[in-house]
Amino acid sequence: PINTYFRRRNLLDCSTDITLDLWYRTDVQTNTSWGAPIMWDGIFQADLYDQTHRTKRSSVALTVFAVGRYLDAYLGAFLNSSERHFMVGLPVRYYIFTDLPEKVPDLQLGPQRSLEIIRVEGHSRWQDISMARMKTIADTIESVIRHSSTHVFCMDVDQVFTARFGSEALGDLVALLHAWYYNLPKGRYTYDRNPQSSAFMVTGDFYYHAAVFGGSCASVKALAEVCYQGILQDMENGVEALWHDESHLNKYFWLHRPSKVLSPEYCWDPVIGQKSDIRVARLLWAPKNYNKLRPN
Ligand code: 2GW
Ligand code: MN
Repeated sequence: PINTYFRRRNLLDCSTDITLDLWYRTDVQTNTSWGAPIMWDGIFQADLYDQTHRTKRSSVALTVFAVGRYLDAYLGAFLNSSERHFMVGLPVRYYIFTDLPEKVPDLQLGPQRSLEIIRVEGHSRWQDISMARMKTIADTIESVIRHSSTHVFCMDVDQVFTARFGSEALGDLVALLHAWYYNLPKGRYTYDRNPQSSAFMVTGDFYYHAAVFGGSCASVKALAEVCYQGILQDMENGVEALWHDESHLNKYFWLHRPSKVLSPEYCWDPVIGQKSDIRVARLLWAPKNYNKLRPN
C-alpha cells in the first residue's frame, strides 16, 4: 500500500522514540495507522540517529540463544557479522544463552563491546527451546541486562548481518515485519486461530517475526513476561500455539502496539529472491538443514 499519510517528524514528536526522518518513500508504507514509523531504507539519516543516541548515552544488549547444535552451526557467523554491522558506535553487550559455554567462539570484540555467556538447560523438544527463551529473557533483563544497557534486542541465531543494523532501529517497543507476510493480505497471516490458546486472535495489524524484537529494558521485560505467561497457560490447557512463541508475540503486539516497526530489510530471507522494495538486506536468514538440526 502506498503511504499517503506521510508526516514530517522531528525530535519532539514522541517522548520515547527519536524519529529524524527527512525523506520518504512512496513505494512502501512508512507509518502505521497508530503513528509508529516503519523503518525502510531511504527514509532516515543514519548519522543523525547515531549522534542522538550517543548524546543520550544509549547502550544496547543483544540476546541470542545458541543451544545444542545451533551453537556450532550459527553462532560464529552471527557474532562476526554483528561485530561489523550491529549498532556500531554504541556500547553493545552480547548475552549468549547456551548449554555449551565452553564452545562459544573466542572472538576479538570491538571497543565498547563485550560478551557475557549465560548457561541455560537444553530441552529435548525444539519447540521448548524456542519457547523457554521468553522466560529466560524476562529474568535476565531484571537481574542483569537492565544494569548494563538501556535497550535490548532479542534475536534468532540462525541469521547473518550483511549491512548496517543501527540506532535507527532503537525504540521503546520494536517489532519486525515478517519477510514472507509483509506484502500479503491480512487473511493470509498465520496467527493462532485456536480459541483454546491464549495466543488466539482473529485479526491484527501485521504479521511480525519473532526472529527480531526489542525495545527498552522495561518494555521487553514486560513483553517476555506476558508471552511466557501465555505459553504456560497453554501448557496447562494442553494446547500449543501454531507458531509457538511467535504466535504469542503477535498477540502481544496486537494488544500493545509497537512504537517502531522494522521493515523486512531488517531480516530478509534470500529464498524469496529480489524484490524492488527491499533496497538493502541488513540481516539475512541463514540456510537451514532441518534434518540435521531438528532430529525430533
Ligand atoms: C530449533 C528448532 C529445531 C531444533 C532446534 C532448535 C533450536 C533453536 C536449537 O536447537 N537451539 C537453539 O538455540 N535454538 C534457538 O531458538 C536459536 O536461537 C534459534 O534461532 C531459535 C529459534 O529456532 P529456529 O531459528 O530454528 O526457528 P525458526 O527460524 O523457524 O523461527 C521462527 O519460529 C520460532 C518458533 O517456531 C521462533 O518464534 C523464532 O523466533 C522464529 O524466528
Ligand atoms: Mn530462526
